[in-house]
Amino acid sequence: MVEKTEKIWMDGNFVDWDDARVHVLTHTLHYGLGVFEGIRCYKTPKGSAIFRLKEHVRRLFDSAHIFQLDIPFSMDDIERAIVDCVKVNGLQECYIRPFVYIGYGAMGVYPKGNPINVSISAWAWGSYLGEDGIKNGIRVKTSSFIRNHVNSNMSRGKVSGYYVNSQLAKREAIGLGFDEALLLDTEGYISEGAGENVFIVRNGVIKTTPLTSILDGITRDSVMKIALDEKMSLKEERFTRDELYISNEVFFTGTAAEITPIREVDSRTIGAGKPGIVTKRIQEIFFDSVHGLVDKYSHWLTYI
Ligand code: PPE
Repeated sequence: MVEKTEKIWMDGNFVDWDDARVHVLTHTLHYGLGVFEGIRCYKTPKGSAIFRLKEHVRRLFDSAHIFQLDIPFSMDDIERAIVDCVKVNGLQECYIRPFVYIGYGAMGVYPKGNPINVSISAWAWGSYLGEDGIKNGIRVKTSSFIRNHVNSNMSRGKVSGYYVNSQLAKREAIGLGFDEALLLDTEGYISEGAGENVFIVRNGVIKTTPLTSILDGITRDSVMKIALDEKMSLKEERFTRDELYISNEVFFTGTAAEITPIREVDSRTIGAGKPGIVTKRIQEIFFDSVHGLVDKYSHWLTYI
């Protein structure tokens, strides 16, 4: 169960958690076109801070733009509302979920004139793939489900409906005893996890999937900046599942998943079967950054 807080922001006002309701004919509930973000707020020595707030709000508006959803608030309004949502709920560390959805009005796939509603919720959410996963790595299964084709779903948008594909993959992986699913793209190359981007490290070179079939992850971007600043060798390049099997290290990145090492893929041990040196170094810098301990990346933080 999600950990209940006090208030949820809905269309400009805070309402009590239990009163944050919608009509059953809310368009997005039926047809899946809603756009959202996942953002984390962390404790730092100078109080709580939201990680890369501006980039998340920018991506929310980009998602809305791609799908022609006219958000009736400015980016500044939403940024302020996100900060306020953490504040009014007295949360020190939390996950924040802004959601833009098509409201109640017409039914059918052309909802002309329906309101565009916005909500912002925040709650305490621990590690997505488990504390043990972050520390020791997880076991992953290549999915029999393929990531959405770029011309059927546009992956630069973070859209509710896309997560049907993620749920199919994740259920399959869990059903088979794995922790998470890894999806291929329509050409058979590695795409991303059900809710994470993926990186491999082989012979000292870090590779991550190029921005075609994947979400342009903000954690992915942070990891790429960290790797370049650390003078590590990094390529955005397609790779196949067998290249992944023979990598020295593999890890997932995401706001919810943070940086989660992968120790096994399709019953093949990755490297030494435990988080490798590159993964651990990047994890350390990332976690120090979100907790306000790295001056170089202090511009990534918005203090509450
Ligand atoms: N790919 C997908 C498909 C994805 O859902 C996410 C985030 C990412 C990559 C990483 O993006 P970023 O968070 O900007 O680094 N997934 C969100 C939702 C997870 C959920 O189950 O809910 C998240 O991590 O917040």
